[in-house]
Parts: sequence; C-alpha cells; structure tokens
Amino acid sequence: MTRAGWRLALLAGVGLLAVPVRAEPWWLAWEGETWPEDSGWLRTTYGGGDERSLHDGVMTLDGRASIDSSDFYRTYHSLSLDPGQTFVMEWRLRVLAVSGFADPGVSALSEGNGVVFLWYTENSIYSMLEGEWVPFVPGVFHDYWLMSTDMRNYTLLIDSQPAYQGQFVSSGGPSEVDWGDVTQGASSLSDWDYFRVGIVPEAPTGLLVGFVGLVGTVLRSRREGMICDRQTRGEQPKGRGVNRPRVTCSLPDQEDLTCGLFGP
Ligand SMILES: [Ca+2]
Repeated sequence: MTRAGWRLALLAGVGLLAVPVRAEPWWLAWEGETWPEDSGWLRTTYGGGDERSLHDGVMTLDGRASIDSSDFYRTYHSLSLDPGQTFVMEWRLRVLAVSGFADPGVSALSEGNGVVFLWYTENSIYSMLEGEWVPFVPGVFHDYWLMSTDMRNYTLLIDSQPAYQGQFVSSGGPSEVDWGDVTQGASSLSDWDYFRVGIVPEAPTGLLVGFVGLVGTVLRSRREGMICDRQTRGEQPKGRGVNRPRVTCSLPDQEDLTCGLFGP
C-alpha cells in the first residue's frame, strides 16, 4: 500500500473509532413463575446456596442454615446510557429475617461510571458505599424502583413514594446487576416477587415530575431524623468489620416515633 493509502486507511480507522457505540435498549424480567436461571439470569451460590422454594409467583430464599451461604442472580448486560435513555431497576421484596449486618441485597455496576450496593436489614436499606440508610416498614412486601438517566445519580422510590436520591460510587469491573442472598457472613430469609432491569429509550417523565424536589425535601428531613436517632440511641452494627453506627429510624405512623422523619 502506498503512503497515501496507509494514511487514508488510518484516517478511516480513526473515524470508525470515533463513532460512538449506541447503547441498545434492553429489558430482563423475572416474574417469579420459574427459577431466575430459567429467565436468563446467572445463578451463583457459595456455601451450598440457600434453600429455595417457589410458590404463588414468589421465590423464597432461606439462607438461615449458614451465614456462609449466598445465592444470588446476575446479568452482565451493558449499563451505559445514551442521551435520553434511562436505567430502570424494579423489584418486589419482603425481608423476613436477617442475622448479621445486612443481607439480602441488590447491586448495579455500570462500567466506567460507578456502582450502587443496596443491602437490607429487617427494616432498612443500607447503601453500603454511600453510608446512607433508607428505612421501610418491616415484615411486608415493598415495591422498589430505582432509576438513573446518567449512571452517576439515581432515584429510589419505595411503594411509589420518593425514598432516596443517591449517587453511583466509582468502581472498576464490568457492568452487572446482582440480586438475592448476596452476603457471606450474614444470613437471611427473603421473599422475592419479581425483579426487572433494563435500559429504556426514554425517561419515564410521568413518574418523575416533581420527584426530584420531593426526594430532596424528604431526604433533608430523613437525615435530620437519622442524626437525632444516632445521637439518642447510639446503636452499633452487629456485622464484622463495619464501624458505622447502626441507625434505626421510625416511621410517622408508629408510636415509637423519635425523630420526626418526615416532619420538621
Ligand atoms: Ca447469606
């Protein structure tokens, strides 16, 4: 090839590299009718895995036999977004028992952006890398809905109510989503009704109108409540190697309300 030919080929190659790879929308849903691995999820177990059962569209993960067991479900789809696209992750879960610091959990890692780890206690979500607690009414099913339009910030709703606005934390590794009994060193009993995740072409604007401001308001109140709670209760975590204070928050309709989570 002539010198001019090489130059043209090189420019063509650079041109190809410069063309952005568009993120294709995708959606992976598990609805509780069959095992997740029959719906395209990769099952990973340690310590023999949990006792599992399927009944009435709900999968029970019972890992109480050993704190060394884990049993979780993963997908390696790309979590990169093009402008206008939205990452959505939604699940319905009832946490019945937790022994140890936190278990089960949900996580999403977007390669080149960051990761969010949401670990459960019996009455709160702990966003591990952010060090933030998000309380919920214990012992019953809740619908969780997490969305992001940039894979740097995310919004979490619980039962369609603004619950938390957080950030993905910088991390290496390939894009992946995990859910289930994710912790060795803690055991849990949990019921999972569904888990759905994917990239949708447009922001679900109808759901987002007013949410950001409302989330900010709730969070300010919630953080004030947590500070109060932390000062008055001073409980310590049960887990290993975790030095953050365990914060127990009360909901407004409970008699033991100590800090006015949603009020001034
Ligand atoms: Ca476990």
